Amino acid sequence: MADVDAALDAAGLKNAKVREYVKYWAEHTGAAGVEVISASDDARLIRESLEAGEIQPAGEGLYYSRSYVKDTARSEERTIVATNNPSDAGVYNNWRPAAEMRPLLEQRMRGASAGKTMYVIPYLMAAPGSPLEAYAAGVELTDHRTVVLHMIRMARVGVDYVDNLADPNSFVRAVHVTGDLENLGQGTPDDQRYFVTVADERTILHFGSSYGGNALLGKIAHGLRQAAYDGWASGKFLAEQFMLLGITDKQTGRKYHICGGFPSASGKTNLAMTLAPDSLGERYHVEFYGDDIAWLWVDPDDGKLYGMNPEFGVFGVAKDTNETTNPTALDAIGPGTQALFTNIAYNELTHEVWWEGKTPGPPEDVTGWRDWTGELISERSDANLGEPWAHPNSRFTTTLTTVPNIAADFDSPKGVPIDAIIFGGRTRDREPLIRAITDLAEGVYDGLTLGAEATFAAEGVEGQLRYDPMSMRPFMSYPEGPYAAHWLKIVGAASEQPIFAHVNWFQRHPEDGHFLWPGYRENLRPLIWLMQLKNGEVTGRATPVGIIPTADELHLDGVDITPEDLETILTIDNARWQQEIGFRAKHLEQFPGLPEEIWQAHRRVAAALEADITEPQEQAPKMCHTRRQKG
Ligand code: GTP
Ligand code: SPV
Ligand code: MN
Repeated sequence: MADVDAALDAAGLKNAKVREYVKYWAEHTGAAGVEVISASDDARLIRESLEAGEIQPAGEGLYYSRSYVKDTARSEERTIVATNNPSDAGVYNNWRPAAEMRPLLEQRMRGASAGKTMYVIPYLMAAPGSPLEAYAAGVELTDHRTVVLHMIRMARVGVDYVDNLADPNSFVRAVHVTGDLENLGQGTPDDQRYFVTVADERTILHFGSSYGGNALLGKIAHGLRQAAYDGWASGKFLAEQFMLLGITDKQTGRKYHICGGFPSASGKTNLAMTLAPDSLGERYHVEFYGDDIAWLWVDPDDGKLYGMNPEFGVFGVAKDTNETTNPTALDAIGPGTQALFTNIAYNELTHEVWWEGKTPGPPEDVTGWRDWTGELISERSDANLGEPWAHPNSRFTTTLTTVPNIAADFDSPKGVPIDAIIFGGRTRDREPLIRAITDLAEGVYDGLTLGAEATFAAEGVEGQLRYDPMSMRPFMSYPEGPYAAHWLKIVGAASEQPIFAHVNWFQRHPEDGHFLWPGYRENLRPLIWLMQLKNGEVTGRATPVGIIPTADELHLDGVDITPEDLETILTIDNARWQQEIGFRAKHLEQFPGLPEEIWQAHRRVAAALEADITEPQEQAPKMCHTRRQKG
């Protein structure tokens, strides 16, 4: 049995509640020893992990790891929000009684860390001194050293963050036990994994994975699920899967902050890290604040809506990251950054790394190259030759401070004032490049009806989206009706209202499927237009679903797009929209207690579409027809 007291004393960890918690779980999981972690332990832990073969060198100050082959992404089916109150059950939060889940997890975790070290990771999901600090402290316990390396990059880690709490009991208890990955029946009816947030007990119990959000518990389990519940229970804030960026207009000296949600793998990191396109670089400077989580609150002193990124790092999708799409990300994972790659391709002789889209094709000389599963490329069977070298959800982990255009005030305790909230998803038709919404209830309605294409052709109806309210579907912790009401209450309290917008970088040509909009750095243009609209510098064109820019207003010099494609992405397809309104009604009807303001917004948009006779209709029937044939 581990000498827990000695380890805690050696680390100077005094918080009696934390000590009690560590002792309980060290004994329960049967860990062989306990080690308390601070960020300053990183270099030593890296050395130990290299020696143990858990990670490999990937260039100067860069590292590579592989996860178990059946453990490569979040599992939504195995993720549960538990509380003691059945009325906390929503449509998406997969609610179960706390009294049922706690014993189940305790049973799974009993003795499951035998022979392993239990790492104690005190962390803070906020900048120190934040007005939301009371909700930000946590202590993750994990039996996996690579998880510790990730947590040091993704969160502020150190004993001081939990030793001086105003209420010593106010930290989130976040227990991660890896389990025997080779015998957990991942994805089978006998799946043993459980990822549970006991939200009203501020306890996270994750068993059966060492990957990403399943294991780095400060990130989405605390930063989104637990924080969203705390924000609602306290009535004080929102916690959303949002990116956050700043745009400075060097001509006027004004700075704008935009945050917003796109479903997982739909472009938050890429947008947050974007640079101004070359032709706009003289005038605009873009700064990075955060790429995956924002907490939003209103400061009662000045009445402004503030947003802050509670994370300290980026867990970014590797695929298609290159000099053209995301040069700042390449810098952030360059030599000396201490970045850690997971599940990309690795050359064991040269220590190079590669992923799909890093260069137009894979390295020609395959000597030494292994794919993400560890198989030598040179030994691939003919059947496997076309398989990707990197897993589609392979990622890089790096601290915020490695991002070259990190905002100077990224760790401002208060966060930054929010000018706009945007929503977007992968939508192959109907959604224009951008449509601005100036009314709060219509903005919240738009977020609640955010959807993206279903991943599998068999899922859902052709033309119908997989709805992902505010991009929070996998992270919802309380019911959708109260969630909408909480949104109206928090944002509604701001004396200066943000403008809302829906964006879509992913509209495709109905026949050949190419993306109509070049995306990436060009995405800044519609955002600049949005700020100009808010300032009254442009007027756009009113449509039943919001204001859309005219081609002139977008400043399209240097953008690679045909006039036909441009027209399509700046046009509202009324027929498709009316079909969508029907789907939306069914989607919203699932949510009891949805505020009447949201239904009113829905009816206003529906009526405006019906009344609309200004739109040219030639294109619409053709596009609908093509899609139906495909389905
Ligand atoms: P999570 O970390 O899972 O929450 O994802 P995310 O929303 O941060 O998505 P990310 O920025 O990592 O992008 C996911 C994928 O979409 C990457 O492969 C990007 O290259 C691609 N992508 C991002 N922006 C654009 C765009 O403007 N156009 C196109 N065509 N693809 C894009
Ligand atoms: C997502 O899936 O939206 C992520 C990655 O940001 S994870 O942290 O694994 O959830
Ligand atoms: Mn995410």
